[in-house]
Amino acid sequence: MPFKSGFVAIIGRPNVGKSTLMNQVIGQKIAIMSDKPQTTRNKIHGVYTTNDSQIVFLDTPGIHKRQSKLGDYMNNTAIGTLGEVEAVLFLVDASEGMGGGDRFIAEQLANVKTPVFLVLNKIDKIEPEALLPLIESYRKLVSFAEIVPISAKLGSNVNTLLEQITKYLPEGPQYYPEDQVTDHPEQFVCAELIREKILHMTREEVPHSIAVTIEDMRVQENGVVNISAVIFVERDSQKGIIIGKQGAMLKEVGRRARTDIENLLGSKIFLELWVKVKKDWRNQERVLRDLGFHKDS
Ligand SMILES: Nc1nc2c(ncn2[C@@H]2O[C@H](COP(=O)(O)OP(=O)(O)OP(=O)(O)O)[C@@H](O)[C@H]2O)c(=O)[nH]1
Ligand SMILES: [Mg+2]
Repeated sequence: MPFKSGFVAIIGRPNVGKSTLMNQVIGQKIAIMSDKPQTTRNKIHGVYTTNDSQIVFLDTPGIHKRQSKLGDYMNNTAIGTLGEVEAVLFLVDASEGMGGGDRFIAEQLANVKTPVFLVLNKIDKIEPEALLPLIESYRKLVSFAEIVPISAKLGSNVNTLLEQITKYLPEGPQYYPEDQVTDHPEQFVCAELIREKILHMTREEVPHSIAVTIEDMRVQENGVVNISAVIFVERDSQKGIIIGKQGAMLKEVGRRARTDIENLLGSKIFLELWVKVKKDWRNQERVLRDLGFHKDS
């Protein structure tokens, strides 16, 4: 049997479980997840390889109403992937009805030539009877190549989804070595893991105002990896929140991030965290570029 391969985009509104699905498929955490919408900001590839096929998943930022330059960047990143792939997985949260955001995306997909899958996620939260009317409402808007209910969190029916995707892959090369699970450098994933801990530990006023960059990452002679990271916020008050009383918050962020990063790198790390204020960074194109948001990445 010839080797089959191709790229598959996962799109949907914020918080439907796109990153959870990708991590579940590749069995490793490369994309960060949280219960806050707009967690993913950049496109990130997750590579799933078997003996006779390779699927490269593109996790994308949730598509949402524009609020800032960063928001525009995130929407363009998600919608821009549609023409580059063999199939599109339109992920929806089956535990919620079709909302305005879902309808907006469905309308964008109506004229897309690429096969579109309707993937109904979070079925662990619903009664099976609830699925049919939901599927009907989506089918009125888009003609789907396949319809697959799953639970990304529990992994239910994810194998069926993978089998269905494989049917749509053309003959093709193995793009990535079988032991490579993402296209992003370790530095990017480390910065994302730090950002995830902050998302989990802070309330609404902080999450969208932060960016994390790795300033330095080097292996010492004793094998310990020294990492120095900067957390950018927009206002002094947010700096105070992230540092916490006597540095308690920052210390806990560091402790939690260290565990995940040590798992990722497979070695002990020493993590140094700094917090800096960069006013209104989300609306400044140049600052966005400095922080690693590129139109073409
Ligand atoms: N019960 C249940 N929860 C899920 C499932 N999949 C994802 N979640 C939860 O939904 C929340 C959002 O998951 P993410 O994977 O971060 O969602 P996303 O679509 O990547 O979100 P953005 O990056 O913000 O667009 C997290 O709290 C997940 O644990 C599922 O199958 N069942
Ligand atoms: Mg995500």
